[in-house]
Amino acid sequence: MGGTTEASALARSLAAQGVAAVFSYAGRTDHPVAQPLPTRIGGFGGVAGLCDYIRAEAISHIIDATHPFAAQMSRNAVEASLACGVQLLALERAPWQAAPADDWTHVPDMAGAVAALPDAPDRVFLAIGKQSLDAFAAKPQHHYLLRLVDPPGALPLPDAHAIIARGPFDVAGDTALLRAHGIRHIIAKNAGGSGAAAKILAARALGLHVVMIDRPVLPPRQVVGTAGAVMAWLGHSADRGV
Ligand code: 3Y8
Ligand code: NAP
Repeated sequence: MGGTTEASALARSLAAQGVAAVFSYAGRTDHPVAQPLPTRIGGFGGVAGLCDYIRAEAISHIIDATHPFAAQMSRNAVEASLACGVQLLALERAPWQAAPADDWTHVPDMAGAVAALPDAPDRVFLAIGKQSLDAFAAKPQHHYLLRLVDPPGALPLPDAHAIIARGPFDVAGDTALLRAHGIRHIIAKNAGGSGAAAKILAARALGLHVVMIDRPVLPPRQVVGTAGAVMAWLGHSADRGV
């Protein structure tokens, strides 16, 4: 189950080793990145639907390589692996850590992120995608710079500028973007990994305030941090090309 930079790297290793694998997207975006594996797109239909899929496709191993904020999918995967008796391994990147000079405010959720913004009108970079924008309608006084994967419909924010871009992003580009838009606050999920880290490093370079949303708590499961560890767990070596 993919949708992250690390999942795409794992897909390349699995394809290179000729492992019988299927890549799964939720179908959140209009044109997801093509993968070197057979790909399915869309929800499974809850835990029951996932169990039906596992049985119908004779799935022997589930790799949950979804984003740390894809909590519902990860919870369903744990439940389905127990219910269907298939092995589950999570591929998860470590959370970002603040450097000594960073100006971070840690918050537990989106509501906490809204509360962490000042009341006086300011300029905010919302790098949280499309699904969580509504919460910020509570503070319409700010200018919001949004970065979205697909063009949005009507936005719930009166003073917003949307940039349509798909990561992974780079530090030079994000530094120029934040400077050009006079951004002073960044709202970010603690996604970890490299694909979304550029804005955090750019904020460090520019001395900007970062509101860091901590990850949702997930049920216990076996976790590794690299595609190589997943391949070893599956009994394959990651580096042997075909
Ligand atoms: C559909 C697949 C790869 C995967 C790339 C990573 C990196 C770029 C950075 C910013 C933050 C954000 C968002 C982000 C990043 C990677 C990775 C990552 C953040 C794609 C993808 C899918 C999605 C879904 C999308 C969400 C949104 C979140 C944008 C593909 C490109 C903000 C998360 O429009 C929507 O509804 C978008 C929804 C979930 C968060 C949200 O709540 O809006 N990702 N992102 C996956 C599916 O259908 O199963 O379309 O190609 C994947 C990637 N997005 O192959 O290299 O590994 O994290 N994705 C966040 O971290 O805050 C952007 O702008 O700095
Ligand atoms: P979520 O809230 O945890 O999951 C909601 C439902 O979406 C799941 O119950 C499942 O539907 C379906 N789903 C989620 N991921 C799926 C997958 N990989 N394959 C098939 N169905 C999936 O998920 P989300 O936060 O919206 O994330 C959706 C996708 O975007 C995931 O692939 C994730 O890796 C990627 N992504 C998310 C974020 C983020 O910030 N949340 C960032 C980057 C990438 P059913 O119950 O019907 O099975």
